[in-house]
Parts: sequence; structure tokens; C-alpha cells
Amino acid sequence: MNRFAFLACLLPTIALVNCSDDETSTPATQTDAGNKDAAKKDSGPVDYCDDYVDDTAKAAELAWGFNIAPENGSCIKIKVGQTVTFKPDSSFEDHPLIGVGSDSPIGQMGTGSDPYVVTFPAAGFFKFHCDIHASMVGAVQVVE
Ligand SMILES: [Cu+2]
Repeated sequence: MNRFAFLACLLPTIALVNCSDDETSTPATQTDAGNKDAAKKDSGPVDYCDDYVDDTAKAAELAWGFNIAPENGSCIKIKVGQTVTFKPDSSFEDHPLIGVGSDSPIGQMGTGSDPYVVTFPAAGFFKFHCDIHASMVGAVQVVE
């Protein structure tokens, strides 16, 4: 990186300048929210959840359809022993629900159109996603 490029990177008014020497680096506008592979990584702290909707005081419900996304409140917080009800807009055939990780109480839901109620008996972070649509992701943070 030459001196001019270095100085340019210091100026906040042109912060959009790519300061990396790596021409293949990922653009800053790309997020992991639509990356199904990212959603499948693990059930630990969730990269695509910036905020968790606090549902610790009420029964949590999620409308399970195309609009499910972190920016629409698909990252929620509940307490140990609470339930989350996934209410399909159409059916689980249209949007197969996958809970990430062998320790996830969400499991898999690939049939039917009735609400699917999941109880969370232990604390942790539990990601979920649609098996068809990469943009449909969310997570449940379970606290003591
Ligand atoms: Cu879907």
C-alpha cells in the first residue's frame, strides 16, 4: 500500500475507499444474513443478530414466512423453559424449518401448516433457517 492510499484510508470523508490490499475482499455492504452457510456454522453467538427482541415476559411467536429476517425481529430472547411458536404463513413444505446444531430443541419441521411449538429447556443460542430460502434466518437466545 503506498503512502497516498494509506492517507486516504485515514480520511473519514472517504471511508468507503477499500483500504485492503486484497482485491478479492468482500464488499462492506454484504452481510451474512442471507448466507445459509453462515447460518449453519454452529449454535453459538450469532453473527447475523445485532439485536434480540426481548420476549422473556410473554409467549414468543414468530410468523414463519418470507419476512422472517433479523431486521424484522427474527432474533429473539426468552428464558429457560419458555416456548417459541413458529406460525407458518403457508406451510412447512413451502418453508422447511431447520434448527442448527444437534443440541437444538428446534429440530426440523418439514410438513404441515399448524403452528409448531418448541420448548427451550436449556440456555444457549439456537439458530434456525429455512432449508429453501437463504434469507430466512433467525435465532433464539435462551437465558437463565
Ligand atoms: Cu423459505
